[in-house]
Amino acid sequence: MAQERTLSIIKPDAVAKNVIGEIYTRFEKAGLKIVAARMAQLSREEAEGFYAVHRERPFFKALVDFMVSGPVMIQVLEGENAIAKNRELMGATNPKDAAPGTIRADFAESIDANAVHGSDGPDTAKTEIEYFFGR
Ligand code: RTP
Ligand code: MG
Repeated sequence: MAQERTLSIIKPDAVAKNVIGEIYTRFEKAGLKIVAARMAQLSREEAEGFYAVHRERPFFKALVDFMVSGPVMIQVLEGENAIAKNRELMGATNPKDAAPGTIRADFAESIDANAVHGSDGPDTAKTEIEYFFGR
């Protein structure tokens, strides 16, 4: 399996809870390397652009409101099978459905405040990494 890169965001709820380090430890223990990182306060334009695929969905405004509600930690994770591995570590979108021991099961409050983002495939990983880190 080739090395892959994926984009990860620790969302405002998890940053506010002081669990950046605990989440980074999970990435590292799973063999994912943090190869780029920066903290940011997203503007509405940046958050809307990032989640543009969801623009027509009923939860779009709530999603953007939440993503700009405080600082986020954005990172590129690298490793074997990184995209799927990160999604596995994250758990299901709704923390109520997330498997025990996943990041969302342990740190997320609700489907809106769900602690982390992770790219969902090779194409989105590429565009999302470029969106925040350029080429
Ligand atoms: P993410 O993009 O943040 O990693 O989350 P995901 O792939 O697990 O879920 P996705 O379908 O891409 O949705 C993006 C974010 O929108 C919110 N959402 N709310 N109320 C709802 O039905 C609903 N569905 C999605 C979630 O906060 C989700 O993380
Ligand atoms: Mg998604």
